[in-house]
Amino acid sequence: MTRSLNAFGLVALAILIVAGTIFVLFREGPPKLVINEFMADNATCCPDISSGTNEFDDWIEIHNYGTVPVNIGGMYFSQHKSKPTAHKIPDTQPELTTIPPGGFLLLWADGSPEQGVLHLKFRLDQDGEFLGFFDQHGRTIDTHSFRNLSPDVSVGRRPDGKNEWVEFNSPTPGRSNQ
Ligand SMILES: [Ca+2]
Ligand SMILES: [Ca+2]
Repeated sequence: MTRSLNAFGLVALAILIVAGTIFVLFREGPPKLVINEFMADNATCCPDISSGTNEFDDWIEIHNYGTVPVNIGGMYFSQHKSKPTAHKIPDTQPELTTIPPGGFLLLWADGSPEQGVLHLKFRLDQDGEFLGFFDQHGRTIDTHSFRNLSPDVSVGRRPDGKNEWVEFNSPTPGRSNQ
């Protein structure tokens, strides 16, 4: 009798944990972030001066269109829909990876993670590819597939956060799209 009660208790506990997790995920919803602009062929546009070498690296701009700060540390980028957790953004420096409400964060897709937490392990393909941004649970935040891009031309949303994508000859890395 006691043994079956214990087994019943464990099953009930497991159900409670699963239901609680689903509830928390559902209640939170995905963060209010978008891929707002990016450049896949940075020839002379905008140097990555943070490394001290003025490297002309690919970059991705994330925009927080919500009303609360969001830390993207622990979230993921991927170039493959089937592997959402391919590239994790380090969660070790929230002061660098937190985006204020209405704010922008510039990430360098330079394949040089040793240059800091805002430097991703991969580069973008100027011939076009899939780019996905996923939260800590692997849920889709935003995705965009792009085609061949000219040097120093960025692609982004206009206005910020909206679904209209345009090419920009005057890119605005880390700032509102103009
Ligand atoms: Ca760099
Ligand atoms: Ca911008």
